[in-house]
Amino acid sequence: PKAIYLKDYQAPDYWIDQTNLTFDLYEDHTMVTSVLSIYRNLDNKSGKQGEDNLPELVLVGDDLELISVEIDDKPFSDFKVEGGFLKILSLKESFTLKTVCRINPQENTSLEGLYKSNGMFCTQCEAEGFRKITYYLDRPDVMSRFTTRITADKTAYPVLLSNGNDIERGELDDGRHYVTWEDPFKKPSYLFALVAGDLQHVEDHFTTMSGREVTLRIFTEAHNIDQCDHAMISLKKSMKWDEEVYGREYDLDIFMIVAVDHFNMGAMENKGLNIFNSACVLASPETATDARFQRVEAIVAHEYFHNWSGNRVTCRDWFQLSLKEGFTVFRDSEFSADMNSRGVKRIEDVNVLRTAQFAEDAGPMAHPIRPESFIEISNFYTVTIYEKGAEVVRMIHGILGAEAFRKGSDLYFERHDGQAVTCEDFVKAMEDASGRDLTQFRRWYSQAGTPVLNITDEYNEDKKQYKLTIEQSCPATPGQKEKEPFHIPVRLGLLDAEGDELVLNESGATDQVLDVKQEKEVFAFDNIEERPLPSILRSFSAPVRVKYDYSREDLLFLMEHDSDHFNRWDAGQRLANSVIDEMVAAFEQGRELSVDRSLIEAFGTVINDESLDLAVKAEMLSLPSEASLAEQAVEVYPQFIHQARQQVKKAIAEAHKDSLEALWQSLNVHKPYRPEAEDIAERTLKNTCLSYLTSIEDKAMLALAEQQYHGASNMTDRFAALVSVINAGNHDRELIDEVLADFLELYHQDTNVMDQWLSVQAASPSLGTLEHILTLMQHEVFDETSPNKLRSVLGGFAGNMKQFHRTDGLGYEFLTDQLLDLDKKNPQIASRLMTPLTRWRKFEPGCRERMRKALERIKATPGLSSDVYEVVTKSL
Ligand code: BAL
Ligand code: ZN
Repeated sequence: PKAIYLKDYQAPDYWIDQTNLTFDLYEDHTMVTSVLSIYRNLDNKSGKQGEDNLPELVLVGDDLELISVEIDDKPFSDFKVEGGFLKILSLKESFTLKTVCRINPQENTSLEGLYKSNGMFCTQCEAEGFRKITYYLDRPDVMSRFTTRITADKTAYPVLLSNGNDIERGELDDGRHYVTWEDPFKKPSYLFALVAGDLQHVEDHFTTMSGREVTLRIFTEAHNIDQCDHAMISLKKSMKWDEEVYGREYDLDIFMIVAVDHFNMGAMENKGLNIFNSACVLASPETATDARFQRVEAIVAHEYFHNWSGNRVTCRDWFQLSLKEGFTVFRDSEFSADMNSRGVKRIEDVNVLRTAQFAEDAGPMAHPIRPESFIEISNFYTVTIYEKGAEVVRMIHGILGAEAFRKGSDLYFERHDGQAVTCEDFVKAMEDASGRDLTQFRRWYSQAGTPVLNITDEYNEDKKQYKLTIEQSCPATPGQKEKEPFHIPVRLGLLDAEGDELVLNESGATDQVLDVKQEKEVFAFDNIEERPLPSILRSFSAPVRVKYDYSREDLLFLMEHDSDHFNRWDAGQRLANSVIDEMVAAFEQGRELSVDRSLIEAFGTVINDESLDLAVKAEMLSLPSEASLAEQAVEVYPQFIHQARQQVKKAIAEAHKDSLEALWQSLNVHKPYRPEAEDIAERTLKNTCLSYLTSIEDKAMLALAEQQYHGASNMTDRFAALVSVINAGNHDRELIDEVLADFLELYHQDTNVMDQWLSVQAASPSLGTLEHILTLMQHEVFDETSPNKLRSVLGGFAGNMKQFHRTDGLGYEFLTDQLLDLDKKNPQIASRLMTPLTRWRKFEPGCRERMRKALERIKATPGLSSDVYEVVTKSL
């Protein structure tokens, strides 16, 4: 496999004006007839054959059986099929190309292109799946109008869907029928979709801001039809929000969502026909946790928002992926913040960024949000492109202000509607609309790595002046040794000894954004009466690491007084991190260390603070996850991290048992389930208390979990109780088995609930042993062709600090065996599940060596997919 480079981008030699497709679906094969109106790109005169002759037309196709070729309705034979390309010579400036190909969706295990899931046909074409359907110019800058005719057996596939509006339907011989769809909007092939199956739907309507009626339908298998309401409500909220906040109106007469069980991603924004992983669309109080309800709302919104940020204005090439993904994640994140708790949403987003994205930036696959090269684009659907990309858009929003940002987005959509454009076009629109100069800011698009801010301060008593010195640096990343300084917006506040906010400038503001642009900069504040305590990077105003030498007293002070909720929470995280870090260091030297009392007391203050918002309280009581502790560590000792975190949790629980229990009791009230922010906050806090309480080896506490499990009237409470019983460990194995069996009995028919049943076991330090993982993979609810099941079991296991990193290396060996097997069937998922191994350099020497060996074994295996090949070679 070879890398391709952004610098080599060239516009195509031909465009496709119209794409007419016919799919004849059969049980053992599918015939795809494609009729393309093709014309030469006259701006591109650099064709191979010199000035006079026309360039060769090179269409890409993967795993296709080519049956026939016609040009302008006549059989044509002057073509070559070579290495996945159909090359056509001797052409005219414009012509019609007809090809007929035979494909086998039934045998397509990669879940790219056209495939079958639970008896239904469906597609996934982004990024390069369309080439598994027919020969095409499968690149996002080729935008075409599509019509799609689908024929199939009427009994097995009563529902036939594609993009756009349904313009014709009718009966055929042999019990077959057909439907023709027409999409009036030009689109690239990656947005094509087809679904055929025996599906039910729920229907609703939305009146757009200009008064057009849009039909909304969500399709699913009959037994899931009662789990579509939340997605429908979320869809209508999203449509309204996009009108109000961005002025964007929906453009077709119908908007459809289809739930599919076998799906590599979360969902896909195909024009007018979004296809969803069923886990990201189905939800009912009985089967879905609060987290799932919120995820459904966010992903429905994300895919809907793509209709403008992605579909109407799309990417010129895949190097620009963050153009649509970063922007759309920013949009969905703001939507979720508006619908729920803004503070909690920010903490959740930053947690993902700090654990997964910072780790990616520090690892072998680090890349800028606009990569310079790739071997396999599927490997670049990353937290960097998505989440860091969203942070970059968020910074632009912060620098410009909401009003100018809106002018910028209006200009972007107006200027580029119907075009395939670049990240540069986005930034340019923002600049043009606001008059701001984003020249230096553009480095966020081209430089990888997480910048570090080293911050020191001094106070001059005589001058009443406070000075903050900020030095920025950015670690080297693959291919980028030296970095130029970034433009980093740092939001700052200063607290006096009483915890009150100081006035920072003449305008009387107590909160100011410092535009850090140089490698080293000094910011001075006058009329400061006493030495203040800085609250740095409020609301996480930039995706950077802050190094400032806070004492534990400082952190305790910020936890109590900072008016910025994010930093208040962050102070607690820093404190917990430093305590756990110190314990890990002690363990490593063979010493025991008891938990610092100051942390235990600080958490006690939070537990007993009745003025705190419940959502904030729940967040503040959550210890940093093992993954985030590992990310922050200089060298990762997985067993010690697990042990230290457990010890801290237990110490907090033991010290504040009565308060935690009282809080749990006060919140353990039964009321009808609503996925609203206040109710979610109550449940989260209650379940956080339960999690602490069951970390104490005390039968009475376990009894609370058992009581909650059986008494629960919704999945959130029941599942939290199950997790608490399991994580309480092996001191009551009988109870664990009993509860797991009960849960299985109750929900075995719901595949998405079973994913959770599997993952909680695989991720459990006590239960998720290698032997148990093997048992889970033999279980009847497991399905090796389902990405969700693989993610639950193998992903859950690979995130299990204690079991995956066992000292005999068998955890790594096991994952390696599974990956190599999976790579032959579904390379995208295989490559994704390899991520934990790629972080090998950060681990203590023993783990490091064993992980490296596992990677060497993968690398030495013949016939690797380009997906796995790219990740493994870059990792070693
Ligand atoms: N475009 C792939 C799925 C998503 O980001 O919406
Ligand atoms: Zn997206």
